[in-house]
Amino acid sequence: MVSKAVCVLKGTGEVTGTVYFVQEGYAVKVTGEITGLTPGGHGFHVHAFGDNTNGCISAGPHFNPHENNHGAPTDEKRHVGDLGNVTAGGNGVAKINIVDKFLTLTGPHSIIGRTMVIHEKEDDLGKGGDDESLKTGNAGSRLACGVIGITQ
Ligand SMILES: [Cu+2]
Ligand SMILES: [Zn+2]
Repeated sequence: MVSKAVCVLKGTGEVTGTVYFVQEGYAVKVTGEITGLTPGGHGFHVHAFGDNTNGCISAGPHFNPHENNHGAPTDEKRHVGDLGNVTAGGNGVAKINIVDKFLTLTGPHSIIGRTMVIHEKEDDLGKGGDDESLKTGNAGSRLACGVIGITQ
C-alpha cells in the first residue's frame, strides 16, 4: 500500500517547488513549498497524465475521473485534481499545507503517476461565469509541473 509520494515542480522559468503527499486514512495531506511566483493566488491542480514530453501541456486536463465540472476544493462536486489556489507572499514563496479528501494514493483513482501543476493566475474555482471557468478555473498558463512519484 503506497502511503507517501513526492513531486518536484519544474518549468521553463524561475518557478520551482517540491510537494509531499501522505495518505492519512481517507484523506491525503499535501505539504511543501513553491518559489519564484508572483505574489498572490496561483491555481494548483493534479492533471490527468504523467506525461511531460511537450512540457507541462502534455499533462492534459485536470484529473477528473467522475466527469464533474471544475470547482473549489470545498465543493462536493469537483474535479478530483482541484486543489484550488496556493498563495505566494511578497517574497514569491507559497507554503503548501492542505488536507484533501478527494485525493488518494491508492486504488483506481490514485494520483500516483499523474502531474501536479502550478499556474500563472488565480483559479476562480468554477465561479467565473464562463465555460472555461468550469474546465480550468481560468488559471492561465502552466508555470511549472512534475510527475507524482512513490517515495518511502
Ligand atoms: Cu491546472
Ligand atoms: Zn479542475
